[in-house]
Amino acid sequence: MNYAGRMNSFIFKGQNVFDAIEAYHGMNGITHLEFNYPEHIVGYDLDKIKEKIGDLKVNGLAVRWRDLFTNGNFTNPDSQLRSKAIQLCKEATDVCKELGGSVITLWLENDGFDYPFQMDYEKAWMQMIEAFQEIADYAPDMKYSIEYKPFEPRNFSLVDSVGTTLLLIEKIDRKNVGCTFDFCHMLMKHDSPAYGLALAAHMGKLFGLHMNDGYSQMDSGMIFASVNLAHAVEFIYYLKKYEYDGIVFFDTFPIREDAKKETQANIDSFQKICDLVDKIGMEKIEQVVSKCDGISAQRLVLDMLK
Ligand SMILES: [Mn+2]
Repeated sequence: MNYAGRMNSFIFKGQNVFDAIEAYHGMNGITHLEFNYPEHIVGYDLDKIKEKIGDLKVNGLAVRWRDLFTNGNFTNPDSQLRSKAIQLCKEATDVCKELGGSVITLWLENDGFDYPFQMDYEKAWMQMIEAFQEIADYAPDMKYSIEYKPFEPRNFSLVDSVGTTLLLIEKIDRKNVGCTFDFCHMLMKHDSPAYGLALAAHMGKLFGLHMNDGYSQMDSGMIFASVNLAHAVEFIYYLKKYEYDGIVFFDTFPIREDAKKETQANIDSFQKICDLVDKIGMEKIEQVVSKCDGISAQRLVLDMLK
């Protein structure tokens, strides 16, 4: 598997982008880097960033709209801000290409609503579709990946589940638009992580992963498989079944933990479960799944722990 970690795990502890890249060089298993745009790029010398990246590869960039766009990104009621939000994605695309990356991840942070009667839903839905079509057509050779989150910072997000994400992707109708699933966001929505994965992968639309774990009430950003071990094992089984060959990005928040050790713990955890699945064998798991039986399913999990 190809692994990447979160820059802000280091930056939020007072280090800069260069320090974070340096830290990732020293980790066992990290193959790729991911940057937020503009925050990790603008204000830095791009050539110096490239030099620091060295023999690591860049998977892609994630657009962050932040303060100016609290009323919406692609659905901002101010048409100038809406255009600016789309423009930011195009700029990110250009930088991403220059860094050798291939995926722009779009978490639609501000596209949502808080009050009943605050939003014309059909208008907003159409604005989302049109914005994605414009961006996808800007660079057909770039992948654009939608990361849903059910709520926060808005009380309701427009793209809030596996279902709305896949419907939106169908409506956008562009080859280069797919999705990134964030494990915690799936748990927050009470979406089954593996079920969502299977549907998206079956459609050829699984472009990225944000692996982490949590208790579902908030975006906990905990170490992968630290809370929901069985969900994690099932998730990896389906990744293997659909031969996922993208990047495994760990979107975790080591606020109290050492960032380097925490990232390594994520990689080790993911790799260990991959090994467990291999050991028990895909065929054996498939046989159990085909029984549609809860007791056999739980026996399988226990057998893996032997
Ligand atoms: Mn995420």
